[in-house]
Amino acid sequence: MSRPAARGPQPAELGARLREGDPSAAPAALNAIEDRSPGGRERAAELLAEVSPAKLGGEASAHVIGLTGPPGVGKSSLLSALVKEWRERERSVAVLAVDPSSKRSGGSLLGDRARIEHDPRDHGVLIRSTAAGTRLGGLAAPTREAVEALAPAFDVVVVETVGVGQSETDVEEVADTVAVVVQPGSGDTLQFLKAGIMEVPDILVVTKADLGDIALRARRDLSAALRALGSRETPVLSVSSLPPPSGIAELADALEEHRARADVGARRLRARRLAALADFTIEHGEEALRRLGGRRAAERLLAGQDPGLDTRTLTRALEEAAQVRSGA
Ligand SMILES: Nc1nc2c(ncn2[C@@H]2O[C@H](COP(=O)(O)OP(=O)(O)O)[C@@H](O)[C@H]2O)c(=O)[nH]1
Ligand SMILES: [Mg+2]
Repeated sequence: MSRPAARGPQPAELGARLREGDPSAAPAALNAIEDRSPGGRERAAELLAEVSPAKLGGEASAHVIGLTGPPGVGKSSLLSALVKEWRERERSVAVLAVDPSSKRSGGSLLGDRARIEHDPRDHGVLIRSTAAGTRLGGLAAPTREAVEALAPAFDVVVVETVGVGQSETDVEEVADTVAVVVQPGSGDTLQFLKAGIMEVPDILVVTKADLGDIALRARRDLSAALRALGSRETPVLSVSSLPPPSGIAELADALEEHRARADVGARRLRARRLAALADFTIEHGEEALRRLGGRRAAERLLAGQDPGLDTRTLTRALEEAAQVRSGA
């Protein structure tokens, strides 16, 4: 069969390069995932199956970090400093910044936005924006799939999302470690935690430590609230991203310590099953779920699948059982 040359490397080749840990395969892999044409979707599915845990012989080695917080809190500035720190530690890094302007119109909402600084010639760093998409109560599939593709090839994969309150939990779908970034002087996160609206994240980061007292107070208040909630273990760190940066190495250490303690295999397996069920329900509706015998039956069906399967293959298993076809 002849194939169009303009398509770039084929899924099997790209998958093999990603499995070998070659970050230079990443841009083509992301292009393949974002290709929404019918043939493109097929190639993306093939590519994702190539980097499934079954093919990798285990979970992808990257530390997948979710970094989330309201606009203007300093996430991008912090990531510039963290990327530098990770490169000094000889870690390769991919950052997927979920762009909320694709959901809400215009970028003005974000005020003055810093970009994530990095050396464009350094192939050990990849920074990409991905569309927020339309999926309610979850990360859009393209972001999740980008993480699945990049996790074998980079040491650290960060998903930067904008959110306050409940939307923070979206990144839990992909992240081994969730860090919530807090603006000094804003009581939002504190109130959400106290009210139980927001789940306690793995790590809390108060930015703009250079502002002094207000940042100190934010950190103290959060620590007190966590103690009251019985979450003594949750680290609360204070950082400044402006030169001279402070607290960055400590944050990198805290992230690593969490990863070392987390049951990554269980967390990712659960996430893949939840995502497959959500994708299936959104694409085919509640009626299709009823054809499987309801949510519990669908969950049992997923639990009976090979734990090494990727999310798309799991979704396909549900589709086959319900005898519905995946759309365009
Ligand atoms: N004083 C101070 N300002 C900061 C710090 N980090 C970020 N900012 C400023 O806060 C604003 C928003 O930062 P940005 O990184 O774009 O936030 P994001 O929207 O969360 O990604 C910019 O004007 C930054 O210069 C910091 O550590 N100290
Ligand atoms: Mg930003």
